[in-house]
Amino acid sequence: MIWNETKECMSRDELTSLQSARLVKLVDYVYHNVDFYRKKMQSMGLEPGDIKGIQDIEKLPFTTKDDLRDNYPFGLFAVPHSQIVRVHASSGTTGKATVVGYTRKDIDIWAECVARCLAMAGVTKDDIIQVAYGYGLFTGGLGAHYGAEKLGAMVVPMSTGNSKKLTTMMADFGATAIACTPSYLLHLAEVLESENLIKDIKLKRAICGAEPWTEKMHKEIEERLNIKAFDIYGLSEIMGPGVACDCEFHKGLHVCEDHFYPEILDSATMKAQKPGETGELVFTTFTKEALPLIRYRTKDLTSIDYEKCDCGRTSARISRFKGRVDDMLIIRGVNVFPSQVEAALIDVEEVSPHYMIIVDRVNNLDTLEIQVEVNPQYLTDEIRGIETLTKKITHVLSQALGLNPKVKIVEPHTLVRSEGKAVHVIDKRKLY
Ligand code: DLL
Repeated sequence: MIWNETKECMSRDELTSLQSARLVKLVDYVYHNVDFYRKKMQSMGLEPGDIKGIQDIEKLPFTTKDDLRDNYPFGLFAVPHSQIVRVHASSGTTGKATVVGYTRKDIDIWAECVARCLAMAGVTKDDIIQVAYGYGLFTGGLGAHYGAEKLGAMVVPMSTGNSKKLTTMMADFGATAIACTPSYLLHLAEVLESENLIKDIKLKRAICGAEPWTEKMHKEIEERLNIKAFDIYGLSEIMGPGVACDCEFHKGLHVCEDHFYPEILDSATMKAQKPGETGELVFTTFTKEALPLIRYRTKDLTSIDYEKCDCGRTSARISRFKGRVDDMLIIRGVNVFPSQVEAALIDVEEVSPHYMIIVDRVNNLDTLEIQVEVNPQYLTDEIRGIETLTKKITHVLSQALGLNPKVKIVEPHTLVRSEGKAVHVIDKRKLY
């Protein structure tokens, strides 16, 4: 399992014994360093010695995003603050961020995993790579950056936002690779076309992830830009980008299985699915020091294949994602829960709790409109009154979501009431 071009791999037997040894060590580590896990295990009558190998993983408890939220911000960290060298954060289910931390060793392993993924996508030290994931609390920018540096490529840290500058530099610098979300890359293709720059670029490959994308989008990216596009997966709680990536055969994403143990479970019964069957992806981190997680429920739906890949790698492959178990939306790479909108609107007395989130994709960029019903006593014909209220709600929602939505105030009782489960989202993008 190395990240250079030689594709040397462990056999599955070697991998299984490594995973067993690492799980035993991990369980002992969390039991002695994380109160949350010690209490959970004690409540189940489990002691570290009960876990003798990977075959015992099913005895262990699950971890959820809510557990991270309930222990906000640092309650699940297994090391003192003095050993943490970085934190990142992403959205929680009710607006509170889930905070993740890294020791220096965690950052090194993260860079190594991303470097492997980039190598799998054919990136080498001779490449000039533009990293156009957001830099900051989001793991995309810095995660891809450190991995590309580890590989020895020339990194251009663009972040997101200025597409014209990015496309001009792509041509001027002769960038050969780009890492960004697939929807942003399609938008960049449009900018390149409108600026008549396609003929001037040297782009060969793109490493896209952080949001779901279809095979159709994959094909469109490859054709419009005349490049090879690769799918990279990850989530902040487990590490960030680099948990898995697809190779030139595009037959699923190879998981960095020596660091992250994947299980595919039926999300109703939480029993293991057979290879090929769709279920919820659950990860155990073997080597993380700062925030080790046991059986973390990603809520992402996929299936798994343990057969050796045509590329020669022996690591398990997960299929392109098929949806999510919960209602999390990913809009321009930002995770958004409807419950965050609801929680933010509670503080605005002029509106009722009825809202509708409408997500669409226009010119390959996600759009977000939030319709909100005004309270009858605040109903006014005065345009200025509506404008002020719209501004206020836009501010409240953009603070809560980290995205600027278009807010539309509607009259009382205009939004559809559902008889069963309330429907708060209309997603017109058809991403799965
Ligand atoms: O999106 C990490 C990342 C950054 C991955 C850059 C790849 C590239 P979060 O913000 O925590 O982390 O969001 C994680 O995004 O549970 C999936 O639902 C979704 N996701 C990430 N990659 C893919 C992908 C980053 N390749 C959540 N395909 C995950 C489909 C993806 N969904």
